[in-house]
Amino acid sequence: MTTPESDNNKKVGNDTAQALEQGRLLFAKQCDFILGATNMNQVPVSELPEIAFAGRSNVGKSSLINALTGRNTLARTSNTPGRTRQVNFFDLGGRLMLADLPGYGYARAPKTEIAQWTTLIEDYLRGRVGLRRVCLLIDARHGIKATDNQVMKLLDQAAVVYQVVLTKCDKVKKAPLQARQKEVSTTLAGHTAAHPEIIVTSARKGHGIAELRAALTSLAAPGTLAEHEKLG
Ligand SMILES: Nc1nc2c(ncn2[C@@H]2O[C@H](COP(=O)(O)OP(=O)(O)OP(=O)(O)O)[C@@H](O)[C@H]2O)c(=O)[nH]1
Ligand SMILES: [Mg+2]
Repeated sequence: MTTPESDNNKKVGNDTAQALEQGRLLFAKQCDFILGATNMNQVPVSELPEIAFAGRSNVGKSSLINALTGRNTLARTSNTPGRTRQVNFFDLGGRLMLADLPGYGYARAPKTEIAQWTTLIEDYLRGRVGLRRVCLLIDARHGIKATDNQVMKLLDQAAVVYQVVLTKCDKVKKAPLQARQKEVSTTLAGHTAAHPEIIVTSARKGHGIAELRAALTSLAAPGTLAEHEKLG
């Protein structure tokens, strides 16, 4: 598919036909909700490589997980910010764990609850064994905000690699979208744990979803021999 938005993802390093096909196959597999954790004592014991989806409240984390897995209701989404209040874990085909985090920067919840989520997000991002990458979601309309910067600093300190995923690109025209990408790239250059490639997505229209699947599949546990043979 060639659209202005998918053109924006041309530079994704592993954007080869085979990587895209491997991504498609992995994300077509069964995806099971494991549990929701409200503190680090509840997180599942797992040996799978794990990908976390972090970002400001309402940026589109749960919608992106649904778009990636092709299921509309796997992760709960909402117009109301602050919908996801725990870390929700999903096992994808026994090869990858996906973690949907609560959003940060949502000011309208009770202070004690905000403090609880913030502690959970920080403890998880600093201390989760098996966390291979954080997809740091940034709304393409708004860019990087102060709270995003705080999370980026935390991840730099914890040496956890994070990759910026611009969301809701269907809401932004081509020229401002390109300007946004440049601006974000410049910011990322100053961060030690930031992956240099930005993936531009729309969960609503499907842009960039295949490319993100491919990028994440490169981090998954190896598949079975039969799966490899299928790819030839
Ligand atoms: N136009 C557009 N809207 C989107 C897109 N992705 C998500 N949304 C909308 O943004 C709102 C928030 O989406 P969620 O996926 O619940 O966001 P979240 O980051 O999980 O939110 P919290 O769990 O509250 O932190 C919903 O109304 C979605 O329909 C997109 O690609 N394009
Ligand atoms: Mg959510």
